Amino acid sequence: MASLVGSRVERKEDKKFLTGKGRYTADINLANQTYAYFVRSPHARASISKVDVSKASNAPGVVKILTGDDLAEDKIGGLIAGWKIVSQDGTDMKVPAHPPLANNTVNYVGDHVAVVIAETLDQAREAADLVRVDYKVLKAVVKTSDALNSKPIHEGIDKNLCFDWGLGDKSKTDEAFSKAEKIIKIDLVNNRLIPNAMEPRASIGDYNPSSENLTLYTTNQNPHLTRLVLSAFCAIQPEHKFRVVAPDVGGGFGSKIYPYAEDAVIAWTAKKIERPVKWVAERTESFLSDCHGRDHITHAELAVKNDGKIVGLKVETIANLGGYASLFATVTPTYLYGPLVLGLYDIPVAFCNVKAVYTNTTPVDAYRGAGRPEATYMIERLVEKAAKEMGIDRAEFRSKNFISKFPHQQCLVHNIDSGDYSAHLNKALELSDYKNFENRRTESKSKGKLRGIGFSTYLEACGIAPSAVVMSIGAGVGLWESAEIRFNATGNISVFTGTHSHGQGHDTTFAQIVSDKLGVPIENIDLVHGDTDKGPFGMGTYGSRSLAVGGTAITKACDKIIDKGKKVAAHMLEAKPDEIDFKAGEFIVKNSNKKKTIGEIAFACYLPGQYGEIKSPLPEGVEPGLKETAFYDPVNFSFPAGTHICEVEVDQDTGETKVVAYTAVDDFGTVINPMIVEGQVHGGVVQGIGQALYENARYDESGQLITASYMDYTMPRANNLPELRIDYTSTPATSNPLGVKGCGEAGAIAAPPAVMNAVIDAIDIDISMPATSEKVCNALQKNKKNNKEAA
Ligand code: MCN
Repeated sequence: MASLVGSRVERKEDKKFLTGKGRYTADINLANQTYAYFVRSPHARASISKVDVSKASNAPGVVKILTGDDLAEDKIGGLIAGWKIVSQDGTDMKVPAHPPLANNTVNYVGDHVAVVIAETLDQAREAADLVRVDYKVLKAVVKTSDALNSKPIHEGIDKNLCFDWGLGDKSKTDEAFSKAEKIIKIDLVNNRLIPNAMEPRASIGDYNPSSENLTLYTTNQNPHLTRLVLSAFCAIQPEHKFRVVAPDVGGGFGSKIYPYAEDAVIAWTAKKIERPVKWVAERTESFLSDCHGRDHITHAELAVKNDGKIVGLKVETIANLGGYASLFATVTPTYLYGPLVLGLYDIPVAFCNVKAVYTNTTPVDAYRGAGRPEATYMIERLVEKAAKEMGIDRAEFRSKNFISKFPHQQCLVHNIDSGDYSAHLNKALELSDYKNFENRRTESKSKGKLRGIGFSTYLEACGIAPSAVVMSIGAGVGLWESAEIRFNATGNISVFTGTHSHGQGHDTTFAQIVSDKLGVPIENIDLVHGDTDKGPFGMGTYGSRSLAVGGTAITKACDKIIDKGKKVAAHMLEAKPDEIDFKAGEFIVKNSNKKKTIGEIAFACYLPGQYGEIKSPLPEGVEPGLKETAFYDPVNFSFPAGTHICEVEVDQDTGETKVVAYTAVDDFGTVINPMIVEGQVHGGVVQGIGQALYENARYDESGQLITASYMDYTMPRANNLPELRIDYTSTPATSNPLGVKGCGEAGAIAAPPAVMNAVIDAIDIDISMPATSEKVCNALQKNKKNNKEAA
């Protein structure tokens, strides 16, 4: 059987998705089901003196209306921030209470106030209109830049400051700056994004009063963690009587890693009324209440020697958390951001300070890349600016500062196991035809267009680190992963994983790994995930961890199967286990033609009757059955890296910017399925182009989200893109046995600085993301006017 790892195996899961047979939460309908509609705050900040449900309760079809008071009466706990951050002065982060239904204050437009349960969705929606809430509207804090100087929005949280965190050696960094020959400075805004997964969030609660079992179907990337939080912190239901199912999920991009207020409320409500309750978000609800991403303001400085060698880096960031601290909100701008500000450069000293603030906006949490796009945007804009100001070619400036020996201990946190940064830079230079760029610029000029080129050489840290390490720096859970390989008697396999696939193609890539390891045809291998009642506890999918961590757990479980198989085969073939080789699905006695296939071994393990002369195929002490579980705790992050080069053409009259060429050369270590990885790079790059050119969550002064529909929030479309040139280099990771590095976020991390560096190169004016036609046009007009006045 030819090896499947490294092949472009077609996606096993596509048949159901492409034929419309996927089963999403919204597709599930249960007998006697009711419908939920949430009453949400129309104000960004208000206190609530009364929620009057009397009129609404009498509306047709209403089954129940529940408010924050009911929640408090049932002692349902609030949502939590899952990662404790300690400020530079040694104090713990400040976290406000976050009840799933507002107690007496609301903190963003869309905040949950009450839930109406009715026989039909229309009845629930109409009754929700009749719920009278007495709001006292308070002055909202909206802008990230205003938060520290505004009155607290949460009692007792001075300056709206959650934490003031520092990473690195400040005094050594100051010293390096005092000796620097050149200091390059930059001020950046990392625009707020709205995730926009194709499938809006949805939840269905189903309680069985006789068994006292509660099931929650939900659009989630992490069903075990969701059950843990709703059980241990919200106290909705004990874990052993609580099943969380995340069926087919139509994209998440980080926004579905954790339970939301709606999940808690729907699970609790179903239990309370002893009938199934279904909620599916309308698209505007998604805009308002799915956690947003990014939203940083940063000032950064690079200390450089005249020869272009970087000697130090200083970063100061204000990160907006929104109205509350969501589950992964506090780790995103700290441990997922700070260590990565160094990029893939050998920078001897650095200091990064992050102040995280509350504002009356939708909570911000992990969104594709989570912290790493913000870090990469900062360092790649800064490096490009430094190269330009110092008159050094952008590629030369970068390679002069690349880390070149591995393993490499960076001055902040990471110990990078492997990489070859010149290899991907050189390949990208070649593929993008960099050397002839100036000819293309001239050609564009002749058509009245401004052409620019921009680079992004990025480093990512994904897979996430050893549990002991992350828990010592504040994580509320370990970040290991689980797997179970369950052979059936007839030789086919169910693979259970604690990760969750919602677009990434795990059904295929994980089956490729198992097929190669165990020599079983891929069509005889099925992946099971997303149901807490089926597989072992797992940590879910985010941080491009599923292959490096979950795939390794699968590999370990396969190894255990092989070990057991060797014992059984040895017994059946009258040899010793260490005389057995396992290859391509066969257990063979060394130097002989005596062998058993893995299918025969599985059959024998489940039906241990008489086998010829042997009474039982199982040696003494070996249990029947062929099923093995493994838990894998990673020893380190994996460190993908790459070079992305973007070319844009700007229309001087309209400001319209078109990406006319895009090259991505990434190092993901060993690639299991190049076709799936290509898809991941495509998706990520397009999201990155979206952030750079189109997407922007905007609030007005009172805190109304004015981009709460597709009329106002622009997503990238196929006609905005050129054919992407994608290639790889490969330095296998040494931190996992597969040699793999994550690929799921790379594009979204690398693309924004590549695009913005290209735009700025084209127009020669420093502008912020997104470089919309309006913004570019205004900048060009202003420049023209200034130039005229100066003349
Ligand atoms: N892969 C591979 N070889 C490698 C690396 C990965 O063949 N060297 C394969 C994996 O086996 C897997 C896929 O590529 O099938 C992505 O793997 P990985 O990088 O481990 O990422 P995860 O599976 O953990 O997915 C998470 C990642 C993240 S963090 C976001 S956000 C994201 C993303 O994946 N959200 C997505 N890609 C997405 N794609 C879709 N369609 N929808 C989302 O919500």
